[in-house]
Amino acid sequence: MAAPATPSNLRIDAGRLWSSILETARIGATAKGGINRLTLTDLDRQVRDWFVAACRAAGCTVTIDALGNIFARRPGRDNALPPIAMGSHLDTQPTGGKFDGVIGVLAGLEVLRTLNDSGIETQAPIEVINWTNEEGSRFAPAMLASGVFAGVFTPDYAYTRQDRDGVSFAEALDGIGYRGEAPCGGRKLGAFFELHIEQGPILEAEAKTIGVVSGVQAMRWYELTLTGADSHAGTTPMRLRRDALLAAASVIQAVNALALAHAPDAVGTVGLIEARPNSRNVVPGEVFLTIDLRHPDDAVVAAMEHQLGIALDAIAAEAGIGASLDRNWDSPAVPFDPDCIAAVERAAAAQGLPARRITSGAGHDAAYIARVAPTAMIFVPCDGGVSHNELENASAEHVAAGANVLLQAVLETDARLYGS
Ligand code: HGY
Ligand code: MN
Ligand code: MN
Repeated sequence: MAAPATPSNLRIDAGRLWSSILETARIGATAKGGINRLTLTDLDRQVRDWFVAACRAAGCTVTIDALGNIFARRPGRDNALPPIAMGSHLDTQPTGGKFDGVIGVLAGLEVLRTLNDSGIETQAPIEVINWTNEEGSRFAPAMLASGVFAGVFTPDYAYTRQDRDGVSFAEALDGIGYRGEAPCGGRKLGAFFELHIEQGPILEAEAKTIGVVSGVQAMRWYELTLTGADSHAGTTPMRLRRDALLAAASVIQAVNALALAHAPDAVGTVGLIEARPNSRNVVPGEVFLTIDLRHPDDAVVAAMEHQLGIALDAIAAEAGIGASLDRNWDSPAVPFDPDCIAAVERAAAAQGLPARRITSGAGHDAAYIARVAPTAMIFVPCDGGVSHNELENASAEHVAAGANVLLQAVLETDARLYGS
């Protein structure tokens, strides 16, 4: 006769969690085994509908706020207490994987299902959250709706963000019917925990199962428009050209050099580029491109930004073109809550899981929620550290281990904050 499940030896149902991951991965599945489920598309609506139905089937009340954030709530003994929350995001990159964001939401659902199965009553309500537009791929910046919840952005700022086709966030949100009545933010969370794949190579290289995330690095995004002159590819002498795409090539090299100059921790990326008129026999007169700079230290990112400006001025002068740079996102480095970090660390140790402290190179909703609630994250490895790639892969064993650490960190925090 197995010992009755008490909170410390309670474990999630690994098979049920893995089935949920594979079931939802069919929504937006790509031929290469990934997911293309951009935020506020009909595919996002379908996975949202799946999540809402599953949470209701688990006995939760579901609230949707004015930014489309979904809050599934399992009642506790005292429902006036600020909830202990878990969550992440169900939107993906265009060539996303099955695990980025998804495991944080579905492991939260699995924790609720496990608490139901074991009949455990927590002191505070427990919530699982799906944050809208974490990726920032369709609507920049990233972590937009968790940012509104944390008071970083206004709802109107979010509503007016446009995708590259000129569709606004508000139009897309209304288009899938997920603009809720509840205000976004302005309510307390007792704590927030986010389970996520590391999306980098460290845990796998060190054979660690759990990353105890101490914080998130600084990140800045920019939009750059280079303006030269359209001209005929056959008749315009090289010396008379004002080729915006040639200048863009220099910008891409400069961003790379900037990151290498601040090695080993800096990263710099040009991820999106549009040449206009994008015709094979026209010298491009205009280029739009994006720049992503990151480093664990705010001061270094600021220095990189300054050096970027100097490089752009030199490139524009040399090429005889205009350059207009707009910083459209500035997310400072974020330290997580020591007590929540310790809860994650204790949960990993109690389950005998090899773990290490780690800083997140990727942005996460937890980075903004840390401004309004005690917050920490749990990482698990992914194969080769590969993410934002259809080949992204994690093992059922590691995902289950992360979900068990999430379960125990939530139970311990409920007991620590509210007694139970
Ligand atoms: O950009 C990021 O780090 C996250 O994936 N949104
Ligand atoms: Mn993510
Ligand atoms: Mn991502």
